[in-house]
Amino acid sequence: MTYTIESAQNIFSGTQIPSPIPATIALFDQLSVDDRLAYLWYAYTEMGRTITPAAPGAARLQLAEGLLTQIKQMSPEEQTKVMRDLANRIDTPINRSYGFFSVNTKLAFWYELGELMKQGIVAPIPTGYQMSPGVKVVLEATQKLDPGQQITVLRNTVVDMGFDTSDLAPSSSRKSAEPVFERTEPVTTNVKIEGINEPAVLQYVEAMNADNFAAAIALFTANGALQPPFQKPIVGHEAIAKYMREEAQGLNMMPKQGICEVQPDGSKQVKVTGVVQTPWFGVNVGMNIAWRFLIDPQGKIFFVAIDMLASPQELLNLRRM
Ligand code: 45D
Repeated sequence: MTYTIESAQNIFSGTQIPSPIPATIALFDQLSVDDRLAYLWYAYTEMGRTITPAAPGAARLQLAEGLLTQIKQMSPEEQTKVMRDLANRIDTPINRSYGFFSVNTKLAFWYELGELMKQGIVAPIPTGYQMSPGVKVVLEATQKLDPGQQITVLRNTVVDMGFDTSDLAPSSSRKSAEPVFERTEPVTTNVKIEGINEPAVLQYVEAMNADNFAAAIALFTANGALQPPFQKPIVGHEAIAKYMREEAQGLNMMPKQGICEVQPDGSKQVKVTGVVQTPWFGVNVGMNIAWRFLIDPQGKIFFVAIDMLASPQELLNLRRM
């Protein structure tokens, strides 16, 4: 084979415009712990005036229930300490439990804490809290982002909280099967993408829009890889399947256009742009993204990267360099 994951990561590199999302998160990371919690509260409640996430289903909240019950029984001071510890990412038993949660369970946990804060059951942002200039800077940077980018900032800051358990053996109590998101949209069959007729790409989108991960995985080479936004590639069928079950359920993928370039060795480089909706926000928030596929000469997916686009104009940027 003439390609590696490293070389595949660089296909269509000329179209990769730096996203403002990591820059906003870098500003957030510089805030003090109380400022981080306040930022999230203001960003989330401000956003909530126009778009609010769907309440997570009971099955998903159940995964976080142990922690939530524990927190509800604490004094307000202890509750504030738990939230500070989470934002500080230190090593505590609660932060380890949180660290083992999947992305969607972490989001459901905070969704519920937010509700409990509104109801006065969990300690709110202290009255008389004075917003620091730093918080204002990050809030202003956030307001300049489009809604799809804003929810990505919130999601990524939530994912980074707690204790990083990636180096620890997974706890045996961790549920491997994820409870499903309700899929309300009709399943899109017969996907059409302007400029693309590569079967692997069309079948990939069709399978993902039906949450048929087995069918999607079958399109990858055995050593194939998937690189989610701002992450390292996930390699091999088993790892990709686990990732999809945890994070790709209920997504609505609406690719619009693309280009396909056949290489001398018979492999193909395909770039597709379009919009993806998350079940958390449904049709109310569209995320502008690109898929960059490397298809091997046998028509299997060797690599696909998913990138958040810097701006909607990038939807039309299908140039190579
Ligand atoms: O700290 O082809 C309070 C893949 C205050 C798969 C709070 C994909 C205190 C392959 C407000 C309570 C998945 C890669 C906090 C495609 C505090 C593939 C709470 C892409 C934290 C296309 C905050 C999929 C809360 C994509 C509750 C791009 C925040 C999916 C909640 C993107 C935030 C999904 C929520 C995104 C954010 C979902 C619910 C960005 C959800 C974001």
